[in-house]
Amino acid sequence: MEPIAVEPDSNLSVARLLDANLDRAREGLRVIEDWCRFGLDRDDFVVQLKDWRQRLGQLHDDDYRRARSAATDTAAGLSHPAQANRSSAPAIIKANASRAQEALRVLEEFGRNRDQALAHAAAEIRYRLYDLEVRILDACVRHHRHQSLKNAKLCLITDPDRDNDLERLMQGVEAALIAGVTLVQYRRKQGSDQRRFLEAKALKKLCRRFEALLIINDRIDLALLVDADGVHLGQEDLPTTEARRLIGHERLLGRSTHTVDQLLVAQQEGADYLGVGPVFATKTKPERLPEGLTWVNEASRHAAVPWFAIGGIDEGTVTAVCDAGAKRIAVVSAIMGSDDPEGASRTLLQALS
Ligand code: TZP
Ligand code: MG
Repeated sequence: MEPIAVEPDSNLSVARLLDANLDRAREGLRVIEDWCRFGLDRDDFVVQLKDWRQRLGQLHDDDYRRARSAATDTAAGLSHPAQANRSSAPAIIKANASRAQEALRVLEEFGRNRDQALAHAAAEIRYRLYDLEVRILDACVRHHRHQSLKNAKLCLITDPDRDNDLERLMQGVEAALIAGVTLVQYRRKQGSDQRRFLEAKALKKLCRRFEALLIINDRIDLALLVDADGVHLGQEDLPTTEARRLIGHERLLGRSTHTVDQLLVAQQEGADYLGVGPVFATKTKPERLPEGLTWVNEASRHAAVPWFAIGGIDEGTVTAVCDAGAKRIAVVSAIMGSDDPEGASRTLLQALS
């Protein structure tokens, strides 16, 4: 089919339209780029986005700028109610990726008959932006998990071995979440996988409601199945490199450590956080001798990633643990064994603040 001849009048309209969409595409890219730079600290994304912006800038012909006339653009300044609801970084990234993708599509369609270099560049950038957007959103999830981990002072570890009733388990965890706990680890040493799956799924739903992180003890398969935020491994569990290959870099990996050497190795291998204990003797782990407050103090001098003192810590001992250098603790009995898990959580959080 013959291309329809472009009227002189519509020449100007097309130039204005190209001008507006070149601006729109670059603005969208710039918003994304700045979050990659200041929020995510990802130079690799920044370099790519900047390159696309500059390519579009070079293709921004002066003829298009001269055709600009915002004063007669009836849609200028119109906003959509959805804009007011965008508060999270991922929501802003998604909205601006769409904005840039739409603008690039317009440049491709209308540039085809007038400016092939522009149409070609727009098509290429649009396709590559679809891929990059997914990678940036993954990085946002990772960033959010690391930020939440850093901010978490108290980790609640479940104890379904002692408490075999799903309803009681959920009530205990919910009470802690209401009190302000933001990190939960699901741990079950006995029982069936069917039961583990059911409990982990229910906990994931509960934690999501409170925007709290859920970590799964021992079981990478379960963590992936329920889309948990990470896994916690002991010294005898899978090595970090292999575990990382399975869970990826977006999810958190924690490692229990009992000596300075173990702590340094775990850190060097890329553990995102550490367990430091058992500080005191505990019925939850009767087979392990306590390492004492000396170990807490040593850990405070060597740890470069977030770490949680663990083992026999309760309302009565938390201050001594903090005095030894801990900023974060993990507990089972002090919350799950309490008649008032909400009150116990509040008291511990208060002591840690
Ligand atoms: N790892 C080291 S001590 C411990 C674990 C899982 C148990 C902590 O439980 P509690 O009841 O808080 O002492
Ligand atoms: Mg283990």
